[in-house]
Parts: sequence; structure tokens; C-alpha cells
Amino acid sequence: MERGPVSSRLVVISNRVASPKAASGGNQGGLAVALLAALRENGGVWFGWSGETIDTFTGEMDRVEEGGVTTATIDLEPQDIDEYYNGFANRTLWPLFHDRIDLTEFERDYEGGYVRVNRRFADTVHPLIGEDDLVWVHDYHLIPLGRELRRRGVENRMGFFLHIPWPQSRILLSLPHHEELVRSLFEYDVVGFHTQDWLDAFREYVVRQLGAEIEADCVIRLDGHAIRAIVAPIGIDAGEFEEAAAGTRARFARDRMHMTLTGRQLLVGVDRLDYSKGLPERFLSYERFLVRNPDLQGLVSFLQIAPPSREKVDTYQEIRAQLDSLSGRINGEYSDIDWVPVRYVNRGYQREELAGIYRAARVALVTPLRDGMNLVAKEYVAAQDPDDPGVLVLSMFAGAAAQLTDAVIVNPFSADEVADGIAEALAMPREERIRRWRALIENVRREDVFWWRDLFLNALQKADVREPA
Ligand code: GDG
Repeated sequence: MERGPVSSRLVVISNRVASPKAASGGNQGGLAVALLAALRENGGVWFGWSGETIDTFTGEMDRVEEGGVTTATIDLEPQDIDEYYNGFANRTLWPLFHDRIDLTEFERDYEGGYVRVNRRFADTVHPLIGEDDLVWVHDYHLIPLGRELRRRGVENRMGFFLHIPWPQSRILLSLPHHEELVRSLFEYDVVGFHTQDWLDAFREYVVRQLGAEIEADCVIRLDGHAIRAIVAPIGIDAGEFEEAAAGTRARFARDRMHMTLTGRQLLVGVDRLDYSKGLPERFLSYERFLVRNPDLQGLVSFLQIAPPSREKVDTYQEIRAQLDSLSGRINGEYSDIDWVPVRYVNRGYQREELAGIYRAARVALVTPLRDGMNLVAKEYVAAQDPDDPGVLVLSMFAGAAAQLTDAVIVNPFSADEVADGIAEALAMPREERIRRWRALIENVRREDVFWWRDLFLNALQKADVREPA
């Protein structure tokens, strides 16, 4: 396989933009680190929404240049944010693509806002794209952006990466104008997914529903446009995370944890507060574990870190209320004067602190109901002590399960199975923990975020340049 970075200048476009300052301070995720590194090496632009609002859209960009990288952001109108971000992206596509048709809202205004903001993005970013630049668009917020850029005469190589799952056709069919949305993906040259499952679901839809033809292994043709549809599982910056876990700040967090654990085994979960992450199911599974293993009550402690997200969307308020009530009920029922079974924390921590908390935990519970990849699973592995590593309990419905096959794989919908998985993880002898962890860390190190980036960009670099329309 071809490795190594490509040489073209890059234009990265995503809903939000990572700040080079925060990334160099080690306070941003692996994705930001990897993309900023490529932008620094090749020069380029990262474009997106500033997170701010403005009364009337002007298309004026806030540009910050640093070390050959320009970050360029625009402000959006409150209506744009309601309809595009909180609307079509997070009330329609997110739940639908995570198999939650029951939570999906179909509103014409949302779709209108989505198209409008994609046009605004295209109008503003278009002049920043140089002749030989590679254009890399990220995620479900911006599916039609490629089409909008082509309409404005952009002939560059353009790639799209989907960070969330691709749904089964029967689910996608419920989206009004689904065909138009999916057809717009054929304006890119490369379309990437985390797993073969997501790619297969995409292929099934475009072949059966749109009549696309599979030409070669990963080349799909529709109406004269050929795209390369590839599997490119995202990784983490494993080296950086392993270092963070061994650093002072991590050690401090770990010591703080150990002080309160007084010999108990720690189970940890770290997730954005999102219904796709299977948090109520996880709490109930842990309760099932306590019921089934009365001798272990008082000897374990479950810490769930869940920083709130997308708070304007009601389904996110509902999941929060549900978890407040569940954690309260479980604690009310099982606590003792000197033991609380669940510590449920609605705040975020610094990355280094998280690394220390992961390392203090004998078991990680990563049990989403549906997840494009799940980076927490990989971070947990990277943070472990090689001589005494913990055990990853991982949902079969996380994209990460395709790579992390040496985890304890569970069905997150079955409280019994997850409870058994917890018991198995806690009872696992050290030799087996070490054996499994070595297999896991080997994958996390090899298929890291730089490997992912190069895999995608090499495929994109190889694409033929489009003929002018
Ligand atoms: C989407 C897809 C895919 C969490 N709490 C804190 C914190 N985090 C960090 C984690 C991790 C990241 O947030 C979450 O990444 P995930 O991959 O788990 O999930 P999503 O946010 O849903 O991401 C997902 C991903 O895109 C990449 O393609 O894997 O499937 O849904 O890095 O560590 N970070 C800090 N404090 C916290 O309290 N600093």
C-alpha cells in the first residue's frame, strides 16, 4: 500500500475548524492534530463555521495565518444554525444515520437551511481553492458541498469522508429527497467510510436505488461520474496519547482516582452525552451486573464522564434527564454509607487528565448502539500500563470493533451480555489482559491517524482530474 504524505496543498472543509493554538497545546483530538500536521507540511487552508452568529450573513471570513496554515471561518445567521446545524444535521441526518428513525425529524425548512448553508460555504471557500489543491470535505454537515463547488467551476480533486455510519437502505429511503443527497456524493472523486459495513450499505443503496455500476473493486460509476469508494478507518495519534498517559498531569489524575477508589476496581465510560452512545443501556447493564454479582458490590466503582453536547436539540435534553434519573435510582438502591456504585459527571476534562483516568480503570465500557468508529476505545488502549493493562469491553456496533477484535465484544442491547462482559473483564487473569492488550495496541499504533490521513489523501491524489463540464 502506498504510504507517506502527499505533496499537494490542501483545503480542508468541515463544519467547525480546529484551532492550531489549541492543537499545539495538546488540547485537541487526534483528527485536528493529523490534519493540521498535513496542512503545515503542505501548506493550505482549513475552512468552516466559526461557531458564532451574525444577524445578516456577509460571507466575510475571519482568517488566521500561522506557519503556512490559514484557518478561515465564517459566522452564520441564527436561522442557519437552527435549520442547518441543529436542524438537518443534528435532528435529521444524525439520528437517521444512527438508525434512530424514531428520533428523526423531517422538516422542509431544515433541508432548505442545509442547502443554503452548503451554498454559503461554497461561495465563500471557492476563491480560496488554488488550481492544484486537494479539497477534503468532512462529514454529514457538508454532503452536497462538492456539488456546489463543481457548479462554481471547481475542477480540483475532491474527497469526502463520512465520520458516522452509513445507514441501511430501508432507513435511508425514509429521508425525503434521499436520491438527490446521495447523488451529490458522485461529484467527489473519493468517498471514504470507517468500515466495510458502512461502505457495503452505501454500495447496496447506490446500485439498487440509483442504478450505479460497480466497475472495479472500489470504483462506482453513476451518470458518467466515477467515484472511488474506500474504507479508511480513522485512528488516533497513538504516540502522543501514550506519552500523555505517562505524563505528570495524567499521573496526578490517576493518583486522584486511586485515592478515592481505596482498592476498588474502576470501570470507566467517556462519551459525549449522545443517545447513540448507549448510555442508559450501559447503566442498566451495570445494574444487572451488580444484581448478578452481589459479592462484588462495594468492590467496583463505575465512573461515567459525559460532557453535554448539542443542548439546543430536545432529544439531547431528554437523554440527559433520563440519565440523571437512572443514576439517581441506581445509587439510591445500591449505595452504602461508604460506597456509591455510579459516579456520573456532566463535564469535560483535559486530554491528559482523561489519559490518566483511562489508565486508572481496570475496565472501559465502550458500548454505543451505533458509532461510526469510536475513538475512546482506541484512546483507552493507548493509555494502558503495558505491565498491567485494563480490559476494553466494546460494542459490536462500533466501527472500532472491526479492528479491535481482541476486546471483549458485546451486544449493547443485551443487559445480560454486557453484564457478563463486565464480569469476564474483571475476572480476566493478568496474562490474558496482557496478551489481548498487545494485539490491540499493535493495531492502534499501526493504523493511527496519520496512516488514515495518508490512506485517504493518496487515494485522492491518484484520482483523475475532472474534465471541465
Ligand atoms: C464522531 C463519530 C468517530 C470526550 N469527552 C471528553 C473528551 N472527549 C473526546 C474523546 C474522543 C472524542 O471526544 C470523542 O470521539 P468519538 O469517536 O468517541 O465520538 P464522536 O464525538 O461521536 O465522533 C465517531 C469520530 O467522529 C471520528 O471520526 O469515531 O464514531 O461519531 O477523542 O477523548 N475530550 C476531552 N475531555 C472530555 O471530557 N478533552
